[in-house]
Amino acid sequence: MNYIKKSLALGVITLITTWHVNAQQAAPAPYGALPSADQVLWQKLGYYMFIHFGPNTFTDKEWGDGKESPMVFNPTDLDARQWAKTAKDAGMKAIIITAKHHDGFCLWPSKYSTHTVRESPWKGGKGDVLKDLSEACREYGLKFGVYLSPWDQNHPSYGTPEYNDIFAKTLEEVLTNYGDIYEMWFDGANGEGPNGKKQVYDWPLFRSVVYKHQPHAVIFSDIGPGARWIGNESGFAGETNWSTLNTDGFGMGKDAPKQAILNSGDENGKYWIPGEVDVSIRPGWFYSPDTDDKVKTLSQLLGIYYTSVGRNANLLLNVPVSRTGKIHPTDSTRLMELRAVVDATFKTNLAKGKTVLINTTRAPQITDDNYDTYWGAEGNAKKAVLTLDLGTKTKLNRLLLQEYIPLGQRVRSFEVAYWNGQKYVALVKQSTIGYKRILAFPTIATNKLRITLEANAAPVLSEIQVYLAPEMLDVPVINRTKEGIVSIKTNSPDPIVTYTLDGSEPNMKSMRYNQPFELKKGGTVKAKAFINNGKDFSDVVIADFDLSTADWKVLHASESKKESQINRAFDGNGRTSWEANPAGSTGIYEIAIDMGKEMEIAGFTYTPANNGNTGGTVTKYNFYVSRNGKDWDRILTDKVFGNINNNPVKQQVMFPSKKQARFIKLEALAVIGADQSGMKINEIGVIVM
Ligand code: FUL
Ligand code: CA
Repeated sequence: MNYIKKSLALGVITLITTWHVNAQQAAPAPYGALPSADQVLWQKLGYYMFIHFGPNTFTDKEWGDGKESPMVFNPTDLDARQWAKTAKDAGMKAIIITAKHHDGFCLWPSKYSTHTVRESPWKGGKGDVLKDLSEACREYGLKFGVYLSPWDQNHPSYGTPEYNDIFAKTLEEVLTNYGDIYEMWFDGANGEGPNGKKQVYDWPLFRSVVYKHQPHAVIFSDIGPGARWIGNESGFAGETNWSTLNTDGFGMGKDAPKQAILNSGDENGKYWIPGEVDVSIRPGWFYSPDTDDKVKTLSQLLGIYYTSVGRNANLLLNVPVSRTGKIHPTDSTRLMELRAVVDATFKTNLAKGKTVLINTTRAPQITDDNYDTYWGAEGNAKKAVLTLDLGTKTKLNRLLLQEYIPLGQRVRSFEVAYWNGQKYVALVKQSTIGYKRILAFPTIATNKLRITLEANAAPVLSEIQVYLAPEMLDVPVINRTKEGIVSIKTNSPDPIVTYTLDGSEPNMKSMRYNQPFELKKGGTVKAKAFINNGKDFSDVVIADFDLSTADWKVLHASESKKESQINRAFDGNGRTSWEANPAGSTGIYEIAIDMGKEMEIAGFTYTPANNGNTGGTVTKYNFYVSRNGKDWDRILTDKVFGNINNNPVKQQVMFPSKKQARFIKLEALAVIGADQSGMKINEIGVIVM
């Protein structure tokens, strides 16, 4: 309640302060739910760093279980200034750190826990990561935010009402000792604690502690109220993305609005709760040496930039600090590459100072390169036609549009067409704009763009900008047949394609790709295309293959209506899946496979369903190997795939030691949505080295 009043009041203040800008016309009235001044500042940050760091960094886990010894936390060379400098150099505006993840370990010496840096060997128990990082952020002019998981698998009082007070005190400690906190990141995950009980969280209490000590902090959670989760951890907001959301009657975690709603917001939603895209630069949230060669490529990161910042959302990019206590060079190099491309793309706004006509009125505020000056349609006209006159024929391939959000989010659809000398040719048709919308399209040459807007109230625009982004060569595409034959294709005319098999970055001197080659054992293929004697090149593309499954046969498996599709569980295609019949919540599932011959295996992989429906995904399992298909050796017991529901990517699990085996068996002990779906396997594989 309080919250709405506050934002309305701020809306009025904003109107007054920008009045002079539009002195010649009546200032447009605000529409719908409005952002608070803090939310507007938050939105302008755009891009910032997430850091996952803690015991999991040292144990190859995504979710610790709280039983890890604090002795494992021992970074050899922790340097928070290196993190801040990296973020700054990357063009980021802030850092949010996992002060406490689900394992309960506190990165500061909390009074309310006995599972903290104080109990670790790092700095002889005298260290405080939050102190180091908050100071480093101040030094580099970055804002500082914290992630604090209420789910705590270590705290003895977790699962009792007393824990809510302890969590509130813990929160207070973090919010009062390290200066300004711009964003408080609340995780909706709620699992069992050390006594096997789940906690009923007192969210109103937790929020009130934040409001009391950090009144300017934006509170992030599934449902805000400051900013909302975008519904996935893979890096994209909806093409339609309203910053407004209806949250009455909804809660956190399981009680949150559907992920598809979080992804696109609610048109005319009651509250202003803009989206934040959280995604990791590596497959997992925590550092592991296993992912050193799986850092996202430049093209992947650039894609994420366009589907987050370019779709009215903020981008919170996770860069997990490594075991040394520093950001790994591969990750920081990639961040600098991204910054270079983003800078080069948005260096010159070709629309700056150019004429925009709305019907017949000029609107210089839209091309002055200043967000805070805007043009608003007069009266109640919900439709407007804007013509941007570039004067001369100009090459461009990016269009950036911004609504003036202090007055609300209004535009519900727009169409862009360009003048080809004779007529207007349709370019794009899209839905929402919001704070910032960036559209990418193949280069055109034109002197005029026409933008037709349809809005829920008279549209109000801050900026129209156009750019010519440097074009990159298409990345090659790597494929492998079930028999293990790798081919690399490219669209670019007559390129030189090179590749590596040892994890290194391909260059002009690497192996030259001329024809398909065999890679039965699997491994990592990295490829790159070059033209003009290496002067122009594509981004690197990475493909990861397990042992070829050509000789595999099912030995036995759980009952399935889709018996004939069982080969989909190992057809070399991570998108096709096999599903066993639902066995109820107490059911155990299995699939046992004959690999055709005995070999030495180092680990296995599991690819879950990844088509938006996680039903049937294995969350807990045992894994067995055998030499004769009868006597099984259980080598992994009661293991969990941490966070697989939110982040349904291929899981790679290494065995404690290599095993001789011809047969493998996965036994699922729990699957997601067990009452409706049976176990689903998109792909199972083994790793041989
Ligand atoms: C999720 C957590 O469960 C993950 O481990 C990670 O911290 C991610 C950012 O949020 O809910
Ligand atoms: Ca402007």
